[in-house]
Amino acid sequence: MVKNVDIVIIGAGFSGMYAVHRLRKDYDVLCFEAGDGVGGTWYWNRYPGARVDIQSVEYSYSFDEDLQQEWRWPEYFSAQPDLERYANHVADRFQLREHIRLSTMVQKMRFDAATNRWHVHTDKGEEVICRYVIAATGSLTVPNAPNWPGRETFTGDIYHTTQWPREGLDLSGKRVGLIGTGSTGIQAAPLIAEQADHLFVFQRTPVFSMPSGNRPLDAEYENEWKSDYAGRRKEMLKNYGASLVEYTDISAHDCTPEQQEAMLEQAWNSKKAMQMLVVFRDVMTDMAVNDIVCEFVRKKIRETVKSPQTAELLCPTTYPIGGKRLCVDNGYYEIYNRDNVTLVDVKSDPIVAYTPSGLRTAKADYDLDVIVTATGFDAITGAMMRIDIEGVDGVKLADKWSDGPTTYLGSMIAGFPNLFMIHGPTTPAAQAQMITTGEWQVNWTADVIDDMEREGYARIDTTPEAENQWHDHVDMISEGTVHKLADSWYNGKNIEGKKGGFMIYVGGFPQYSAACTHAVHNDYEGFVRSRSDA
Ligand code: NA7
Repeated sequence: MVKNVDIVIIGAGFSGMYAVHRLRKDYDVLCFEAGDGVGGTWYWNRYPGARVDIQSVEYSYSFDEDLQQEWRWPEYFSAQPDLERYANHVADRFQLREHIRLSTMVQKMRFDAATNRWHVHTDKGEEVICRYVIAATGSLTVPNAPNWPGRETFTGDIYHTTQWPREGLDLSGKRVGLIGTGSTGIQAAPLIAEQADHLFVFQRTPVFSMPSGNRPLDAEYENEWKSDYAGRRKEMLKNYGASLVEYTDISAHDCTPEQQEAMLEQAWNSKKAMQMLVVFRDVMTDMAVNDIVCEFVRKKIRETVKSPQTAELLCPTTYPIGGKRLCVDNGYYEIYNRDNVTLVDVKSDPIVAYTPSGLRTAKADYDLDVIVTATGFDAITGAMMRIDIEGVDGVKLADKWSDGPTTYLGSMIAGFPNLFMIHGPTTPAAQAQMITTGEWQVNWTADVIDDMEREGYARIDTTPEAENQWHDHVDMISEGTVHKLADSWYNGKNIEGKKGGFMIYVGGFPQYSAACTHAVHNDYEGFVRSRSDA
């Protein structure tokens, strides 16, 4: 059966849900969601310890004053169950569910240039014809699973952290192998260590992590925050990461070693996740300053972990702090003082195979009952690339992006008209607070669609020239920053053979949003709008 709507939204995570809310007043919208519940990232990632690393009074919707005043977060950094509860509350409160089709994946989309319509096909066999598609498919959606041989021979259970069983897992009495020490692995490890008989942490690259200082949300703090919520939200959008960390104008070069130490200690104890990266104004741009911060964190690791050998293995030395996403933990380094936790260095002794009883590295066998892969995601492009998308002249997105994603403003792809992405490649994505910036991008997209309708246009596209200029700009601003100096999901180097270059906009959210606004105000610079396919 073929259905006609104005707009198809892909994904009912926080951005997709807001897109439904914002657009359904004026348009017939239909949202497809692969999961059987709303919340996106916070629906899927239900592994033990899953928690946001931005304070929840910020990491939440701003679009409705009553919602932000009335909602109460139990903790400063919310745990997954509270974030999922919030997503469900919003879906109910704003009657979004009638527009959301759960447990339905978009498999294929084809643009019909004669009619300026997208034909969207789902895994339920239905076809929907629409004028616009908004892909709110998430940056961290498609799990990266290691492909060592022998997986099917392992007699225990294997779980990727993003596919954790809804009913939970009882790991008591089990020998657990946890592979990966990114934000996810270091959140899960302390909780698994408490339950398991023994936890083996397989680490390839150590991370920099700072203590979250998570705590129950203090009522006085909450009330104070809520007394000027709208003002604070405005202020957030003016900051690099759309978050109210405390920026300084001070260079580390202008401080004595004692002053540096005092400022670093204050940042470490600030209970503000990203404070270490802005403790001096030049942490992210001056390698000598960056190394001062790295050495401070390494000192903290050495002070915490009793075994000097283990402490050294946990100290990152091969990339600058901030090059990869800074991790925030709740007692991660401390677990290595437990008798039931072993750190295995798989950089020097790589994992080579699953065996019937566990994992084999080049030099040893590890007997395990459960293997947890916290091995990250085919990030940023993965969720778009798994949909068979065909644009003008039969061009497939997979071919167009075979050497890496090309976009204009991270929002549109030349040759794929009327298709918008939220948090697409070359947006700030996880460099900025994603609920707030997702709302902003949805509003920008909705305004573009409103303009199209009001001005009588049928098609909006961008051009390869606009894409090239945008990518030159994105590359230019990433030069000289620490991000270029680490292999991570920001540049696709976490996935073997993935091409793409640098996929995140690191100029800060204010500069990114200004570029989007400027393009629209400058007579849709970089876009081509037409009234028909002629
Ligand atoms: P990340 O940050 O991509 O971390 C994945 C981890 O898994 C990282 O330690 C990887 O080591 C490790 N990994 C991946 N493949 C392998 C193989 N084959 N062998 C050993 N170790 C491996 O993903 P997360 O889920 O932790 O975090 C993603 C984002 O979520 C995070 O940035 C926050 O924004 C929230 P590597 O570093 O590649 O050597």
